Amino acid sequence: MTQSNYEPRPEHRFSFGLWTVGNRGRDPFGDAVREAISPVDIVSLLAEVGAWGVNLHDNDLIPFDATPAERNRIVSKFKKACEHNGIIVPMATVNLFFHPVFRDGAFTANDAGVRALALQKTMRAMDLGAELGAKIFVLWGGREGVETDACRRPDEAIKRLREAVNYLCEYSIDRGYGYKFALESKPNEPRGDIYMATTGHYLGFIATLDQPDMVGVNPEVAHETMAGLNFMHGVAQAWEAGKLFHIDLNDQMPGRYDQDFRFGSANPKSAFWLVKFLEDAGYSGPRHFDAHAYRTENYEGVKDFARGCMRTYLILKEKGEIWNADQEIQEILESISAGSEDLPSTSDFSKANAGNLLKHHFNIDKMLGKALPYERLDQLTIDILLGVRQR
Ligand code: DIG
Ligand code: MN
Ligand code: MN
Repeated sequence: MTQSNYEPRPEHRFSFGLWTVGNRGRDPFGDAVREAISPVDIVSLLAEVGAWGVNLHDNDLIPFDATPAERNRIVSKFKKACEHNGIIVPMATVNLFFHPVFRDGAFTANDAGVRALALQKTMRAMDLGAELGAKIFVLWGGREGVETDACRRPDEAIKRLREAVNYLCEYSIDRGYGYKFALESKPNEPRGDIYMATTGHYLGFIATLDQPDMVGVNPEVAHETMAGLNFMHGVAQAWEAGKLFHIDLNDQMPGRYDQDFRFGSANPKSAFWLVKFLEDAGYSGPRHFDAHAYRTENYEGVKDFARGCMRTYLILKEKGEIWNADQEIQEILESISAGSEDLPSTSDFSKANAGNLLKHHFNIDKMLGKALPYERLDQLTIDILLGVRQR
């Protein structure tokens, strides 16, 4: 690929949330460092850097206490800005974590009134998303958790969460919105422990829902990494289960708070395996960057951040193509995948197959002698990533 091929194009389906490039750099220990930027200006910024889509929480666009008339005026202006800039809204979500009323959780809160408010707020956010054309609705339960397990039984929390998601699936059906819900996990922060800590927890939860086909996952790099997990493995399991409905791309150093770094900036090798998996698998969903620029940046730096997310993705996509086309790598893959001869079938059980397997004689010495040149295979990968091995 030439240099220009690292330029983002609509077919790459790169999207950013309003809250990402609009992040003002506030953190628990410091105030905002960047001026607020309006949603309309954010859409212009995303168009300038070459993004395809913009996502939003309800309150990224509509203030919590806006009147219906104010809401409609804001939405109309935003829709016009998206149309004018050729930016679509592939995903919507709801903020059930910022307002103090959700301090004890939203769908899992002990107060039934808060749980009902969370449902109402989510329904209205679904209405907003549908009005903007979103077909994916993300739910991130940032406040669904505890500092002390004295406050509720976790299985009670799970029951409340299931009741809420079942209700929202029915609301989408009733309104004909056609939403695919994507559940996003995180192990902790802002709660001491958050329920549904990893993508795997959600994959188990989805199977217990009334409408499991409407519900998938939205894995985030930083969140699974915070849990000390191999992110791509979780993505691959979600994909294999037909549940990879969306993905939050960013980066993260293990053992830290949620850093939401520019994609590929902390661990480019892990990012490579992820991009290679998504591209080899033919994932066609949005490549959403749920990340933000360093607190040290001004808005020119924010644009550098956004361009860097997309550029790194495209560079790693090209590295994946080089890896797949590399003769020596393909020869090694063929050699390590070659199985033993005349093995009895183990893919489908039958009395005959079981009998054959029990009788089969394995050549243990031959199996022990099989070469597994993974050091060479990984070094070839490193050579490609470091640019010393091209096509
Ligand atoms: C945090 O990673 C969460 C929130 O930003 C949002 O609810 C969701 C959308 O991708 N990710
Ligand atoms: Mn995050
Ligand atoms: Mn996220």
